[in-house]
Amino acid sequence: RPGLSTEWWRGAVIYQVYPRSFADGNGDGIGDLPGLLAKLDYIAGLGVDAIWISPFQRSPQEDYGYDVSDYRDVDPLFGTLEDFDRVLARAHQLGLKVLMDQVWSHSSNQHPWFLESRASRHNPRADWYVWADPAADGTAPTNWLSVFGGPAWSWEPRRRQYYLHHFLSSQPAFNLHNPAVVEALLEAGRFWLDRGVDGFRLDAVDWMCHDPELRNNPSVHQAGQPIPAKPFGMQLHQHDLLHPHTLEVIRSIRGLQDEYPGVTTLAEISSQDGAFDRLRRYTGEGMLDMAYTLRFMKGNLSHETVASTLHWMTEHQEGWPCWSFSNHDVERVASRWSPAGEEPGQPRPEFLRLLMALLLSLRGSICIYQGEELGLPEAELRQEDLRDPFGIAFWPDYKGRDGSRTPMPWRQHGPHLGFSEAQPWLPLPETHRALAVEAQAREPGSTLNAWKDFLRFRQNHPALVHGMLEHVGTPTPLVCFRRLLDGEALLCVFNLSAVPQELGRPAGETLEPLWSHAARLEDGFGRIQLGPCGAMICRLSQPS
Ligand code: TEU
Ligand code: CA
Repeated sequence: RPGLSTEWWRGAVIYQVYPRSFADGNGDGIGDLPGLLAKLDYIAGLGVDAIWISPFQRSPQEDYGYDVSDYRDVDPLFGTLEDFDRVLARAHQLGLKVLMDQVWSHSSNQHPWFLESRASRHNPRADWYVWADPAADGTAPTNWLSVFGGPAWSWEPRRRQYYLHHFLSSQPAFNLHNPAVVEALLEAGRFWLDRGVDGFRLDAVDWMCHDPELRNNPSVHQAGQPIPAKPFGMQLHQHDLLHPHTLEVIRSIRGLQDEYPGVTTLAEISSQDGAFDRLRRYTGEGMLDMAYTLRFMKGNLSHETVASTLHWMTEHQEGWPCWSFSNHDVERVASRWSPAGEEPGQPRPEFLRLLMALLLSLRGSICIYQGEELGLPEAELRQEDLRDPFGIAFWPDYKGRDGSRTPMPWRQHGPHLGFSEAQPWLPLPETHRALAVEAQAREPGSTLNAWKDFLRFRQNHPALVHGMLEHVGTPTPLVCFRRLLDGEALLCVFNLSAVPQELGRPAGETLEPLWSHAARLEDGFGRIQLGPCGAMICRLSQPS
């Protein structure tokens, strides 16, 4: 609730910055902290509450920062610790909280801890990563698969053992069953909390603890079916997901958080089955503040997904989820989703407005990804432009994550749309030119201005930020729910299709439209008329 300043994160809107692609300050074609510093006013001007910055710690950049080789330093590519302090101070001046990404499930294979650990079976850090002897025939200890394809084990000749990695082989998994490792990571956390950061987004929490018994994962692959391009989903991770020790590690992270009142934590949950279950177990009393799932980040928009999620929210008001439609790992929502019954294609402004209002009306905190406020479509890249090892490995069946990681278009003209003076690390697609920040800022009806307006509107209606959510079942393609706080009741209605729809007014209640888009109230007839992708938020009151 407002007033509880340590709980600022409840209902907060968090803007994700992918620093490599946000703004380049030194003209080397790669975004950096000085670039971000210069654009903080833009972010604050949107009306969001916080930023989450993807990793900028020292890293060989094999997975673009999600492979950390020094947890207490800034990678020279992004600047210096002083640059970070300047970002933090300016953000705070502007009233923005700052969340950092912390990658604690694994490190880079260049981290000194790993270099030491791999050197022999007997050294002070021998047990800091997950090592296992080969099977009798010399092959990997278990059948576990890595998220990025292939076995989750790689051979280390120095130890004549395999080490575990859930992602790239250059991202060895920590042995978090070892309390010394947990303590070392918490110490790294303290380093940043002492500098004044407001919280952490915790990467890959599902993969923190492995099964120490090294049991094989059961296969869920149907015999006779072709092997999928990304074979990771063929196994059920039943021995490591929700491992009791992962919950222990989470309690330790909570302990760290409690040393710094006002600091928050946000866990990332994988798309493996049971995500809602994990969301509930990771958050709440004695656990992390928030967690988000990939619920809305895979596949097209479906009435079923939205309705069943709203139903879930109605049943689980005790936890505090976080929702998002886009991030640096998935195809941009503007290209991935389409109005009900249509194929995804050129994003239409009315559809983008519907998505914005739907996302910002859900109960929980909200993460938006840089460029989402511009309605950017996914970039179409040529094979030779790819930088993401995940995409390079699976092309063309899966094109990887670069399409959502291209640099921000700041200006319509000038070199590289204002992102950099130099050739950027990924090309800026021509489709983003007309959507540049500068162009949209000038235009009152732009997607960017719609976001600013809605964020302001949301802030003026605490029921949208903090209220309970009650799903109101409606036939497809309509979605409807109420947000309730103290005396205020809001009815939120969305037409997920491009075909006009209507909805009867709830019996015995009067409606006062507060915000609408392609929708109007025909009060004489007691109906809400919704045009293509129409949406409306009304105050509900019982006539006295
Ligand atoms: O992502 C974790 C990740 O890849 C999973 O969410 C994955 O999609 C899921 O487990 C499939 O079921 C984080 C980062 O966001 C990503 O950029 C990194 O590459 C990854 O961790 C490794 O650090
Ligand atoms: Ca740079």
